[in-house]
Amino acid sequence: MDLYITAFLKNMTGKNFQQLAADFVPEYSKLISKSGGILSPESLSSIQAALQEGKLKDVVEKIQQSLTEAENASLAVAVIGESGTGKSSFINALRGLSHEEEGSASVGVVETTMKKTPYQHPKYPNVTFWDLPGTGTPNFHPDTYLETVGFAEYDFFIIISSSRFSFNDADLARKINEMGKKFYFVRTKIDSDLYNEKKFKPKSFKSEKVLQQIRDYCLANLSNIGVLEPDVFLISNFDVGDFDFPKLEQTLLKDLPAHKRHVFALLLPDFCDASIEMKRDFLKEKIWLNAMKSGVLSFIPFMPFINGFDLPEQEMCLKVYRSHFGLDDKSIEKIAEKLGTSVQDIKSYTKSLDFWHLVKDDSIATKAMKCAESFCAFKGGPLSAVVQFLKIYFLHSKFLNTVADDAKILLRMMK
Ligand SMILES: Nc1nc2c(ncn2[C@@H]2O[C@H](COP(=O)(O)OP(=O)(O)OP(=O)(O)O)[C@@H](O)[C@H]2O)c(=O)[nH]1
Ligand SMILES: [Mg+2]
Repeated sequence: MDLYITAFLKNMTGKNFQQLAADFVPEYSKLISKSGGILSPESLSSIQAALQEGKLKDVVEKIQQSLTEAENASLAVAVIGESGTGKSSFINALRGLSHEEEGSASVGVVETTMKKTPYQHPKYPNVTFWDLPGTGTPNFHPDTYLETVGFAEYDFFIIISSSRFSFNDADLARKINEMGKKFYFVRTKIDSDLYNEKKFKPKSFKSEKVLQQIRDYCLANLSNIGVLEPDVFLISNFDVGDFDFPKLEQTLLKDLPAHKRHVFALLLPDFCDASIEMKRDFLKEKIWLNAMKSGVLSFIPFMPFINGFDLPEQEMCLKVYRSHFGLDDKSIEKIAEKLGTSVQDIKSYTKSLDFWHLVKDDSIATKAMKCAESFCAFKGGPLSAVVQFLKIYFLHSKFLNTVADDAKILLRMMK
């Protein structure tokens, strides 16, 4: 990546726009997560075209527009299913809340979801999960269900079952499809199916075999009731790191429009190294796009350089990363409590809680200077602006990597 930045700066200095345009898409593709990135194919082509024509203001504007869209994106997820299937538990699992935590959806052994209820994500208020009553519930007749719940409001639907999917579920899926929306079938309580099988057939029990049986049964059931090319995700709401939960998250991410991916990736709970890495990829992409934007900006004559190296701003950036990875002050206190240790003790295992230590790191300024000097042999020109944005680029990358590494350390300690 640093090599690309150096090449980028050299090409900017030499006004080598053909090369800049040619490098942009392959470099971007290398950088983004497996589930896709923030830029839509249209944004990618328009940035590439602007680079090719040397229209630097357009490049800056288009990158900024994509970043703003990703930042402000809202998401409404509808969760439907019959009573007791685990809708509220699923919503809590995705919001990273335990059943007893403040703001969690009520979960119970008796019927609880009687009306459409919104649950905002505690950290990402633009994301709302809608807990919807099952299609068979009084006041929600199958024929008028989607109109009653206001189908147009939702980005996608999750249809939940804990046994077999009903005809009502399939009918609903067909209607959702006709309305141009996406749906996903989720089968919950896999943990208790495995537990029961093991208890009653201890000799012949094989978890893969039981999972395959459940999967085949759900798929056969769905195709019998008329769902074409059904796909089903087997999950346990009690263990979001296991079974098909990670695959479900990746599929949802991949299917979302580019600008909505960012916020969804950030809200996913950090239950394993892979989910931490995915989050790191999304945030790395943002650092990169901001660096590209500032880099291009510093080559436009008479343009004010917007991002100065402002310490409170840098401190805020570290705080935001810590919050994305569940390492904000409040979460650290909870982690310390869970581990039966003190916050001070947690600080000794981690590096991201000490802003001053990270920001004092001389190697960042040296790296920025070296990178800028490697292409900017002449005096004057955009050198100071370039050093400035490189410093921010290296510092934010360092913040991100330190926070993500700490998240992994704490995850391991809590397992
Ligand atoms: N073992 C197991 N139990 C689960 C799972 N998901 C939910 N449950 C339990 O199933 C019961 C019903 O869960 P809820 O989340 O309240 O289900 P719901 O679909 O919201 O139910 P209603 O609001 O009544 O429609 C609760 O006792 C949950 O603890 C799961 O994945 N595994
Ligand atoms: Mg409920």
